[in-house]
Amino acid sequence: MKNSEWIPTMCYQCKAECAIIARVEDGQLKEVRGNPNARGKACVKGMSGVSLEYSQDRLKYPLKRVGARGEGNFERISWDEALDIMAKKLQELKDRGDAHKLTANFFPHSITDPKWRFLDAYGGFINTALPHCDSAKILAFIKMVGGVPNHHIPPAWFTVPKGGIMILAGRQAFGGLEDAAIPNDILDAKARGAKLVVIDPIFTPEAAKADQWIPIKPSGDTAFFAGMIHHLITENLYDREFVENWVREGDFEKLKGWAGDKTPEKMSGICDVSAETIKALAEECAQAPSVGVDSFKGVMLGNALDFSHAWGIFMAITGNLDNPGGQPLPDLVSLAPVEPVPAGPDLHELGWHRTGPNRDKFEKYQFIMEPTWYEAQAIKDGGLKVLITTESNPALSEMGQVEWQNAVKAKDENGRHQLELLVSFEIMMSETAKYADLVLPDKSFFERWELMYMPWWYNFGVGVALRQPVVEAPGECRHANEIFIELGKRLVPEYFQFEDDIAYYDTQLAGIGLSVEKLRKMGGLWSPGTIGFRKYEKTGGFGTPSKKVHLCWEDLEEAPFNQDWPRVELTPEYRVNTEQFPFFLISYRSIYHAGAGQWTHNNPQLRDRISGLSENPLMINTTAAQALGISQDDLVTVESPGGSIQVKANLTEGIRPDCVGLHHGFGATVGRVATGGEGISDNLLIPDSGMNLEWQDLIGGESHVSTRVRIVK
Ligand SMILES: Nc1nc2c(c(=O)[nH]1)N[C@H]1C(S)=C(S)[C@@H](COP(=O)(O)OP(=O)(O)OC[C@H]3O[C@@H](n4cnc5c(=O)[nH]c(N)nc54)[C@H](O)[C@@H]3O)O[C@H]1N2
Ligand SMILES: Nc1nc2c(c(=O)[nH]1)N[C@H]1C(S)=C(S)[C@@H](COP(=O)(O)OP(=O)(O)OC[C@H]3O[C@@H](n4cnc5c(=O)[nH]c(N)nc54)[C@H](O)[C@@H]3O)O[C@H]1N2
Ligand code: SF4
Ligand SMILES: [Mo]
Repeated sequence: MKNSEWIPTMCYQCKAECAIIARVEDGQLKEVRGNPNARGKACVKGMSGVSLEYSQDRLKYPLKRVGARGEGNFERISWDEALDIMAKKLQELKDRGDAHKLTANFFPHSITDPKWRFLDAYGGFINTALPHCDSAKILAFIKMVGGVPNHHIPPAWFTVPKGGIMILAGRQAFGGLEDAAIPNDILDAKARGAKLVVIDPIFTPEAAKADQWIPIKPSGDTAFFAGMIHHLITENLYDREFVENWVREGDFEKLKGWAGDKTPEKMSGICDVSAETIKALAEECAQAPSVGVDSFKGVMLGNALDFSHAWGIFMAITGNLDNPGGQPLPDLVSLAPVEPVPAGPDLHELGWHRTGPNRDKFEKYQFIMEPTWYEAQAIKDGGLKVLITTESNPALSEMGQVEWQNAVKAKDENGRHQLELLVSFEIMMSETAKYADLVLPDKSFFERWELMYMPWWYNFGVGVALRQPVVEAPGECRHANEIFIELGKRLVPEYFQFEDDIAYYDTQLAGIGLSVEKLRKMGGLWSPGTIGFRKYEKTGGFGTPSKKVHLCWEDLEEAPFNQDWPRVELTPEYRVNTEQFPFFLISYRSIYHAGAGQWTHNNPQLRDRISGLSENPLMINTTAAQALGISQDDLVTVESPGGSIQVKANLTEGIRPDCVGLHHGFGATVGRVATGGEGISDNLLIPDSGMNLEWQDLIGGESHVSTRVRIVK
């Protein structure tokens, strides 16, 4: 093999962004593996990156829309023309005093992202899917311990001691990966004598490996944890020492008041798990050397903040904060600022939550970042005029996708689009790109530089990570970040005095004595040291004003919140229309696909019938199906308050009889491979895009990725 080398970089086939190594031979990408210097795993999506890189569907030139939005007709243009169109519109918007009516929709996976700097300097919004994900968990931990928890990263399972308990409550740790090393970490911990408990309405691959599967009623998790908290308190099983030393004075007494009537028997009536099971797990957790809990879907419903709160209380009173096997709190490091630091617009003043149908009502909401579901409403309200999407596909990933699509197409009385400019940076034509005025060919993650740094993200001992080009980009592809820097130089030059992305990263890395080149030579990974446990003991407490853990959220006591303590009922979206729509719809993921991404759905390896996942039938319990006269592979109609679809039925014992399941992310109408297999989008059924604000979780942004449905043969 001539000119063959393994180059370390970061995968981006999904948001986990694992450290990988790529084998390049004579300038061609040949193979991807996990980076052995970073615990060394790559999943099936990561390894199939080679097919993505050389896909015939890669976008290679800038495109301008020629037909109507959504029709999908484009002509090739030059980068100069594309940049001129964007710069002209953005200048005009700024001159009108409407800079805040620019939104860039991207996942905030690194605070070194030049797109973010552009928005702060220019005065626009970042709008993100984060509030669907786990902003409720982040917010709950900020309120309780005054600091961010590990965000997209679960407990450090590799630190779980013998006898420790690992609880997955709405979390596909093996398939909805947050790090390809995690399945091994969990199985290794099990081999050491730890116990795995899976709380999930579906019998998942994790449940199949678990010591205990608890098929909970969807969104019953808050009640389940409240029942355990009640039992721990009444049986004196909580961690006295931790509570006495580290819980804010008075909070435990108040907790007793709240938990008083949350008996396991009563909670059992809500979550449909027996009181015996609730009590037994609470008792085991009290005795175990550690308990780690991970949840994602459990915090993606309208009661996300309630469950995050109950989960946090449970971790605190069992003494499982920042201990081996429990909930880690990250070591923070700071990179150097790039002067002058843009202040960012006063978004609250300019219209933070600008699209709430009643701004006064929403005045008190404290979203971490604007949720994508505001897009559709903001367009209708005239609050969003320019939308730039990168690495996101809201036309398919947004709940209530049709509402989003209609908003993007909407015109004013003069026949002009309400949304004046829609730009999509993509690697392949996507559902969202189809609606865009400009489709701009991005460099893939194998072709670009990126400095990955999120203080709370890489806390497995990795603080900063480098993505580097391993092959040349095809055609005229340019990285979105380069384009944002160029726009910055044109529109807000005082903040873009540096030469390019590398120079921008170099300045920041200087804060930790590094540069891009030094980091590259080190293998692309830098860590602040060990992750360190029980840091609060060494640093004089937690990051809250009292330095102690705050169990009670008195600032949320009053209406309309009433959330000083978790509300234990099922999530609001499941409590409506119960008669007409008897089933809970569960949207779930698998290891083969990432979101609604063309990067996996349009990848022949991942859509393969044998080695991938090519279709998306409706999971329905065998008994429930028989009662409706439905047999295997029958075509059934699924109706929700928001829409109706037809799909094949897949009968299984592996789901609760009151639930049906659909894989999230299918339903693309573009892409050679994506349109080849069968599969429909769950978001045709889920009514959202800001249509149901009354269901919204009060502070963490909205998170309802589900709905009730009925099934008709
Ligand atoms: N392969 C892959 N990995 C991914 C992604 C991907 O698309 N594909 N997406 C990434 C992103 S952005 C995210 S946010 C995460 C999501 O990660 P996860 O949340 O783990 O993914 P899901 O499969 O959507 O949901 C997990 C489980 O929750 C169960 N569930 C549904 N409702 C409830 C409930 O009310 N209570 C309980 N206890 N369980 C419930 C579902 O049956 C499912 O098995 O994954 C990330 N990693
Ligand atoms: N029903 C339902 N809806 C959901 C969820 C659910 O569980 N159920 N989950 C929600 C959650 S947690 C999240 S985080 C959101 C995620 O929703 P989005 O943020 O929209 O992310 P994806 O659906 O993964 O789409 C990513 C897009 O980026 C493109 N892409 C991939 N690589 C690159 C690149 O290098 N450059 C560029 N420019 N583009 C690239 C892909 O082709 C794809 O079109 O979806 C939410 N929607
Ligand atoms: S989990 Fe798989 S697809 Fe996601 S970043 Fe890691 S290796 Fe890549
Ligand atoms: Mo997410």
